[in-house]
Amino acid sequence: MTDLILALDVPDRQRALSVARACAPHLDAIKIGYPLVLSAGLSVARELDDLGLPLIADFKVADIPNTNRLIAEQVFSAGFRALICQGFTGRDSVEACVGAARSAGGLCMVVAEMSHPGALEFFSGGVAEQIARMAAGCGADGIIAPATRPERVRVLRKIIGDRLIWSPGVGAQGGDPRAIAGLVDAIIVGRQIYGAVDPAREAAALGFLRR
Ligand code: OMP
Repeated sequence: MTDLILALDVPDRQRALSVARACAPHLDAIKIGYPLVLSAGLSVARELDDLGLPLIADFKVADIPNTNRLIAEQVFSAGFRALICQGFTGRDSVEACVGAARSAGGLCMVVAEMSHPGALEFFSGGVAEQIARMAAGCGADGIIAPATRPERVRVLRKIIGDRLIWSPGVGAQGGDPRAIAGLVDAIIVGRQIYGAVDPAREAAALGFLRR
């Protein structure tokens, strides 16, 4: 069974809340980040909380350890269940996020390899493998790995074992949910759902993953 995470990158509070409400019965979690938070404020997390779904903060935190810790503490005190941080910043910065997640009883997920084409300029030549190994060594709960490259997800799975893999890149970025679902714990889907004429129907159509 693969969870379905909605990437709610809708920079309009009312529209975001209405998409989230309509899709909620078909989702396992909702991920929000800069597009919605910069337009609606962090308080939108409390409004989404009413849906009873875990909320994931995607700020791809990528700073020095002290700043990472301060950001992560704000995220968890705002009610989020999980935080996504970048791994390329190095072990100490990732450990700061993992530590804040542990203190709050939340999850810390580390980006190992990104899903877009340009990611391969730097997340290549063994870098993603190194990040995945470091994330597991730091006690992170799992990694973000690309649905656009199932063969890479297979490689990274061998490194992180039964820690979580959440995978974006399905639909709008070209990834096939059927090709990736069996390899990961959750797929992250944005535009394919919130950009549809009927977002709830689109989310329901991905329900085959969750059975
Ligand atoms: P769609 O391409 O619209 O489905 O959205 C994908 C979501 O996943 C967006 O919120 C991206 O910011 C996010 N994402 C990626 O697309 N690729 C990555 O490598 C990592 C993420 C992420 O960390 O969530």
